[in-house]
Amino acid sequence: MDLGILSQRLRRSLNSSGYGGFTPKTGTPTPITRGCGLKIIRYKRISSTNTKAKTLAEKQAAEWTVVVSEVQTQGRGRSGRSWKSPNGGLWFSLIIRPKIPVDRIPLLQFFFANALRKGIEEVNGVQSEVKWPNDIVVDGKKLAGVLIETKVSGPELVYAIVGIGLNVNLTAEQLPTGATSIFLVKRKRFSLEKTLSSILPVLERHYETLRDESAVVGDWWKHCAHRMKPVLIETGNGKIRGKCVGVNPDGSIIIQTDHGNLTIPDGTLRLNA
Ligand code: BT5
Repeated sequence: MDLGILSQRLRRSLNSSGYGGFTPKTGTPTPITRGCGLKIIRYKRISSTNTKAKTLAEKQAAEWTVVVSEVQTQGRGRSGRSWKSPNGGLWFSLIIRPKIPVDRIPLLQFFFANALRKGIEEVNGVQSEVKWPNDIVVDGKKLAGVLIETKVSGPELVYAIVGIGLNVNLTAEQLPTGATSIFLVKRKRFSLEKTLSSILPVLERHYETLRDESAVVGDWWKHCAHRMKPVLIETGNGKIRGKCVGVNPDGSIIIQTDHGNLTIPDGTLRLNA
C-alpha cells in the first residue's frame, strides 16, 4: 500500500472514534474495525501477538491490523529468547506491507525504535534512548523491545510483523534484571488503552519518513544510548569490545577496535562495557 494512503486512512479511522469502551474476552478475539485499513484485535491472554499477527497476515489481513493482548504466555524476543509479558504491559503487533527493497528491511527496526521513542516521550512524558539493535532504554535499562519478523518473496517484502513490548505499569518484581517500566520512571500508572491509542498515531505520523533512510538512521544515531561509547557485543562467534562509532542502513553496527573498525550484522550489545 502506498504510505500516503495508509496515512490518510489511519488518520480518518482514529479521528472517527478512539479505542475506548470495550471489554476483551479470554481466548476470543474481538475485532474492532476502525474505518478502512485499521483493525484492532484484542485478547486477554494469547501465546504471542506476533504469532497471531503472522497467521492473520498469511490470511491477507489488511495492512495496519493490530493484535494486542493483556498477557502473553509465550512472548518472544529475538533468536528464540523469551519476553516477559504479564498484566500491566502493552504487548502488541502490527501488520505492515511497506514497499521497500528486501535489503532495507533492517531499516524497519531503526524506524520503529525512533517512532516508539517519540511516542513514549509524547504520550507518557518519558525521555528515552535507543540501543542497538532494537531496544528503548532509560538510564541503560530496557523499557521496550521491538521484534520484527518478515516474509519475503524474491526481491519483495510481502509483509512485516512489528511486535512491540512496552513495560508500562510493571513493578520491579515483574521485570527481569536490567529492565524498567514507565511506572518505575514516572511513579505513576498509565492507561494501557490510552497509551496504545496515542502511540499508534505517532507511529503512523512518522511512517512517511521510512522513505528517507539517512533521516531514519540519523535520527536513531542522534538518540543512541551508546553513541561513541565503549560497548561489548556478544555474537554467535564470540565477544567484541570497542567503541561504537556508527550504524548502517542494513542494520549493522560499526565498532572501533584495536584492530580497526569492525562491522557487526547481529548480536547483543552491553552498555558500559
Ligand atoms: C526484544 O528481543 O527486545 C523484542 C521484544 C519484543 C516483544 C514483543 S511483545 C509483542 C510482540 N509479541 C511477541 O511475542 N514479541 C513482541 P531481545 O532483544 O531478544 O530481548 C529479549 C531479552 O530481553 C530477554 O532475553 C530478557 O533478557 C529481556 N526481557 C525479557 N522480557 C523483558 C521485559 N518485559 N522488559 C525488558 N526486558 C525483557
